[in-house]
Amino acid sequence: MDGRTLVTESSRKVPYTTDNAGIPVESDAHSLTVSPDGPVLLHDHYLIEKMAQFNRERVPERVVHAKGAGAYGFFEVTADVSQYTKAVVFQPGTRTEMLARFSTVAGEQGSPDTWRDPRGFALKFYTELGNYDMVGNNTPVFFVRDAQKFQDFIHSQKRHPATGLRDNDMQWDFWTLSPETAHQVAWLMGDRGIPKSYRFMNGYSSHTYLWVNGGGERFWVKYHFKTDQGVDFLTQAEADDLAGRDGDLHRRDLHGAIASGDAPSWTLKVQIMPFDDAPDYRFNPFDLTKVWPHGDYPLIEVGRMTLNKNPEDYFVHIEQAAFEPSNLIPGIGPSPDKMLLGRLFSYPDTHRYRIGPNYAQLPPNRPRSAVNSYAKDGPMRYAPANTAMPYAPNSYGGPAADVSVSGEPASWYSAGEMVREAYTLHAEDDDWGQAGTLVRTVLDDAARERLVSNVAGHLQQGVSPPVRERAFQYWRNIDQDIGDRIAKQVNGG
Ligand code: HDE
Repeated sequence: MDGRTLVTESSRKVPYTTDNAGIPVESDAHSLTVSPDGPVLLHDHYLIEKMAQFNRERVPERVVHAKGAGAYGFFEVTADVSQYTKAVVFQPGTRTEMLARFSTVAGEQGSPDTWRDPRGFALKFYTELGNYDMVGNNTPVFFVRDAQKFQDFIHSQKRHPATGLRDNDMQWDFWTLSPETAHQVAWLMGDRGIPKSYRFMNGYSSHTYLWVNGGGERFWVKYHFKTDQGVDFLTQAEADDLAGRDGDLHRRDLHGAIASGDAPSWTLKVQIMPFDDAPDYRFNPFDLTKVWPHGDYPLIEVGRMTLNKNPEDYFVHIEQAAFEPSNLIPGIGPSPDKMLLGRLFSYPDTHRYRIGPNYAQLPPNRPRSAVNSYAKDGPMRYAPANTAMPYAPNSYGGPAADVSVSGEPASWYSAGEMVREAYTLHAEDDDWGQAGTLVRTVLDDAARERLVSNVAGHLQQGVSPPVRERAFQYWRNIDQDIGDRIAKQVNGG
């Protein structure tokens, strides 16, 4: 025996158990007592360690997107978009290791994967110049367009403060008082609201981002990750049934597909808007409730992401994964999208709260490139700061900021008085138009029928009459016929 392993009765060699300090333990079955029937002894440190560790196994779940699934993979560039960006991840012929996590939004960790909800589509690219995170959803728009309203919106989607129950009346009360939600709600209540599984949905940046090429030219960009598996969905009835039979259906599906070698993939395409088009474009190009019609800015292929490796430990790699829109590498920057700018603060803040200030050193978050930051100390820190001295500037070997590597800030000119106002309206900006276009031109008759049935069914579950009446008008504002059909179905007409 090598001293590390014990021969068991099944003569199958297994390592011997230790405590957290690596000390071999006598038993995983019996506490230390005085005689077999006597009192348990306080110096049974192993028993105490197991009970104390058990009590400290949970970190706070994500306040949104708590339930999800994730996997590792890689992104390979299949085209040449270097005229638009110098970002290393998108250079021709480049292959970059990555991590993806998909999720629902409002449900807690134990909630069913098949609830109607947008799906998170969070990506982390381990590039040679640090981690680039693209944290999107499976819909190209979002409910609101100002970070000020996000927290309230989420409160309306979660549990009622008095009953502790999900509450359709709260949801429709918020939505019908916030008309900017119409476009996303039309997506949500349609087929995209319950994907067949994470493999059968697209992913979108939703936001507009800024790309900068090697010559310093700037472009606005929207990302579309088109599933190579094809978009597919569950009807409300199928989803309700599956929620009861297998709440982890989508997590199981992703893990099983990868384990069986059926690696899912997505093709990244982008819409590119010349920097100077933005001020006069017919829609506010930074308004998160709006899309850019593809006829205006067609899709351009960039590459393909493939997920081919399941995490070896779900908690270590997926529960502790920390995605942040502020992880922007040279050649990629934010846009004036008020929601995106709010998110740049919120995600690192939530990680520091949820998994500690040194979360970037955890396995899924650790860059594959050099980390030369002046951060030091703090709980659970184990990699020393890679600096000659703990302060900048220092004359003992740096590191020192180098704009020839980072590039100038990827940003835009801004000036004016400080105000608290809505975006300036562009020629065709309104809250109903793009939702109506979606319903009338993107959906076919069968999809419209399912939309009417989904909305009517939702309104019939606990939505108060005054809110229901506002909802009928909300849908009539989107499309008169759809609104009338919903009202008729709810009122039993
Ligand atoms: Fe999030 N969002 N979000 N969100 N979001 C979080 O960060 C937030 C928004 C999205 O798999 C949180 O790590 C604000 C839009 C995904 O780990 C939190 C605003 C989009 C995930 C947070 C938004 C997203 C999150 C909670 C409005 C699509 C899961 C846990 C300004 C474009 C990432 C966490 C993962 C998670 C804040 C709106 C996508 C609270 C303040 C829009 C995919 O920080």
